[in-house]
Amino acid sequence: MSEKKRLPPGQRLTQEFPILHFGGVPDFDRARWSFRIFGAVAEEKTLTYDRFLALPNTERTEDFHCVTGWSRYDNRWTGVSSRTVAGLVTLLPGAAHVLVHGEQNYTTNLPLAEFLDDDVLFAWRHDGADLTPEHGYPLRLVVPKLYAWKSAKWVRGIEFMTEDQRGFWESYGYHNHGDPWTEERYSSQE
Ligand SMILES: Nc1nc2c(c(=O)[nH]1)N[C@H]1C(S)=C(S)[C@@H](COP(=O)(O)O)O[C@H]1N2
Ligand SMILES: [Mo]
Repeated sequence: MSEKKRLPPGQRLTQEFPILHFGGVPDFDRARWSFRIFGAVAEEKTLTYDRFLALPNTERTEDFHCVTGWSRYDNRWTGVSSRTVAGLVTLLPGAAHVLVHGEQNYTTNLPLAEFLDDDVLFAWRHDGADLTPEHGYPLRLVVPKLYAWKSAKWVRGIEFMTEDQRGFWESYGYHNHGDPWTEERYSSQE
């Protein structure tokens, strides 16, 4: 693929791995950490960190695009695919949206079909090393096809929903969807 086609419009390439988030970096207590799958499901489920890591692992190498204008190519993520996580519960008919829950009430929303894309995963490793706490350790979501605010750091749960609900940045002026290729940056464009 040519450089031009690989870099979404309005983005510049960086070799760095910038750190970007609202608020502080949360502490991690492995014994107390839990991951909750709830909402429009037949029976909700809670996993410990050890149980989460023991799920079938996957690896994906993906580009990463932040709405502030930087893109980083070839991030090698190790984790568990969104499909594996969704497969732990039975979705109720009508489940069509997902709200991802992070520490400190961070949330971000996406359509169920895009959450279930085969490039979406919950990761704890990046480029062959554990994520640093600043980059989301012990667990972050990675949604390569949408702007990086959808890739929630310090994720603690996933809520399936029948109706869409805006997440944190989506409620503070950012686009509800966030496709970098069509520059869905701001809610004013909706
Ligand atoms: N919990 C949480 N996750 C978050 C954010 C945040 O504010 N809180 N910001 C997002 C934004 S805007 C970006 S660009 C990416 C940056 O990930 P990085 O710091 O690992 O580069 O994290 C996303 N995940
Ligand atoms: Mo971002």
